[in-house]
Amino acid sequence: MAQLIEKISQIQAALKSELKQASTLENLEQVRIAFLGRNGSIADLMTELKALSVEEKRVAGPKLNELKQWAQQAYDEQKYALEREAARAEQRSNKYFDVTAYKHNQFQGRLHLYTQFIAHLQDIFISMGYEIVDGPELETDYHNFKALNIPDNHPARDMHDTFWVDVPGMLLRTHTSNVQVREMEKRKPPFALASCGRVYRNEALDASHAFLFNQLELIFVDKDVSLSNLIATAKTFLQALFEKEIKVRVRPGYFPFVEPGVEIDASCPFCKHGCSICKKTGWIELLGAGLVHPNVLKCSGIDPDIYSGFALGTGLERIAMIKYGITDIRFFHSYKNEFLSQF
Ligand code: FA5
Repeated sequence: MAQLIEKISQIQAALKSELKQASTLENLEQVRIAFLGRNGSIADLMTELKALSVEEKRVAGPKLNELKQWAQQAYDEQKYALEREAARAEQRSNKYFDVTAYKHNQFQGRLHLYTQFIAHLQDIFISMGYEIVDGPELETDYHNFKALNIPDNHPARDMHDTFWVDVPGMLLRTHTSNVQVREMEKRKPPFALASCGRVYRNEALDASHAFLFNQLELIFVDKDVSLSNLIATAKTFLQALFEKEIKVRVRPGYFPFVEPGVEIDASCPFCKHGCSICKKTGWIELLGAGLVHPNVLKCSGIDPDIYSGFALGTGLERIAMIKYGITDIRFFHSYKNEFLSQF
């Protein structure tokens, strides 16, 4: 036992001197391992204590505990002193550190222009009483063409450079008008529906053409729907989109699934007497539309003698380009941060 007590005071003296000499946190860690570690000298004393008699333990045990407590406290104090010194040294080395210095803007994530613009369009149509619907991008020939009055060999198929897939009769939809068919098949009029989504055409890429772009489609079917309903709807939509009074101009247009078919132009929202956006004409071509062809209603199980409707479609990027002054459709997919961060 006397031997153990002797060792306790030797270890205390040794630890005191080692702690004093430990001038870095790395040195201090070595000291901790040697004295306070699982296999350190204090742990060795604990093993020795176990070998003593109960009487001897009663004397040596409290002394060993005192040593342990003292060692832990002495180590903690030295660690705190060294850490404080390290922090001061760090501060001294940053002598040019300026707490008032300008902090660069942190890069902030945001919703993509597509997401924002589609949500904006959907808000407009919801406020006009439309329900938002969606349709498949991988589509059948029937829903993309045939049910829209575009049978095999119809010349209008040439206007849609179609991406056919390996499965016979399946394609990537060339327009969102497939949604008209799919919704008419499962609904009974009246209904007013709006849909935004991706479409695909095998076209060469340039500033105004993409092979993957988005369209917006409206379909409204009820009794006695007329062209005047269509024109009023187009005007209300365009005024909400451009946030100003807009005049519309209606010209004949051809789409096999509407009769009559029209193209709707908007008075240029950016000028009074002609600018580069409207190519000095004062008008911008925006929408394809018309009254739903009786064949299309019939094909989807709606009686054209009772019901009529209008459909309207447009390129989503094209209207976004006009609204925001975007000069090249390729920016939409460029992932260029300078472009995207403007929105
Ligand atoms: C159609 O796709 C018709 N489904 C629109 C429609 C719906 C008419 C309902 C009548 C009733 P069109 O092929 O013109 O029509 O395309 C519509 C719009 O898509 C165009 O006006 C244009 O804004 C946009 N668009 C067409 N091709 C491209 C392309 N390659 N890249 C970007 N936008 C395009």
